[in-house]
Amino acid sequence: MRPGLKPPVILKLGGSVVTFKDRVETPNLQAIRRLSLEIAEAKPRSLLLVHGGGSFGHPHAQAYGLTGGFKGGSLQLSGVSRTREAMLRLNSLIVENLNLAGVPALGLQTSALAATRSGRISSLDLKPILGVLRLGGVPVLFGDVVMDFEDGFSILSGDRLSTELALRLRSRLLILGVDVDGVFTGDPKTDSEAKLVERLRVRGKAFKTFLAGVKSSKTVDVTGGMRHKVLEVARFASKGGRVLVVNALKPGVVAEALRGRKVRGTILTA
Ligand code: IP8
Repeated sequence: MRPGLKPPVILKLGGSVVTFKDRVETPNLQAIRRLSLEIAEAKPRSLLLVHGGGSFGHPHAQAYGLTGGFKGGSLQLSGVSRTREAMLRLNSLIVENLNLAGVPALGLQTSALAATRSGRISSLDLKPILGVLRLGGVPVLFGDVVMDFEDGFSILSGDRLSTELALRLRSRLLILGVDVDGVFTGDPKTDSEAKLVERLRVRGKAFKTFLAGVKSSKTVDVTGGMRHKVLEVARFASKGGRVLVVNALKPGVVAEALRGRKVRGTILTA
């Protein structure tokens, strides 16, 4: 981070929020528009947005067998292209709606800034991101298929990207907007006994025991659902960051979280 630049709040909007996951390439326009207005109204001083793939990224990535990287042949490569094209369509739609709501959003293509080695981010060009932030703009990145120095390419999830950005930009707060009220002891969509965990400390044995019980979503999600999410963001929380997992499908919740007010959800800390 350059001196004088306020570290941004990172807001990750899940694919299950910005799209309907059970219908290929179907955006949840109502949610995108409402969230754009909420962000405009909350006016955070410095904000960076990341969104997931939902029904734009995951069905293509699955159809072309993109998990595990390049196995040879041009078919997979056209799958990489199709997946990225779909992600760019979703990104444009979100950026357009943010701007219509009055948020100075600028889309940045993740795969042009990041590369991985065995799935882990090994290079990330912060300069274009910092450039946008310095102008008071809101960079909007997304989970993407990126080049991988070991596996040819890899799917970089929005959660992994948000965590890395939060660490490198020295953010204090990472908000994960998902389609449930936070992290639960079971799957709240199928288990009526599942309880919301309001506070999760990511250091120590209790966290590992807890993680073993966290279920992943049943919809198509090549990057792993809630368990993956919690594991990823724990890297940021363990280094002193604050992670808030909230329901972005409930009107007003993201706006309140951005204003720093207490909302229903899960707080992850060290
Ligand atoms: O939805 C993955 O991002 P996520 C994006 O944040 C692709 O896991 C390309 C499948």
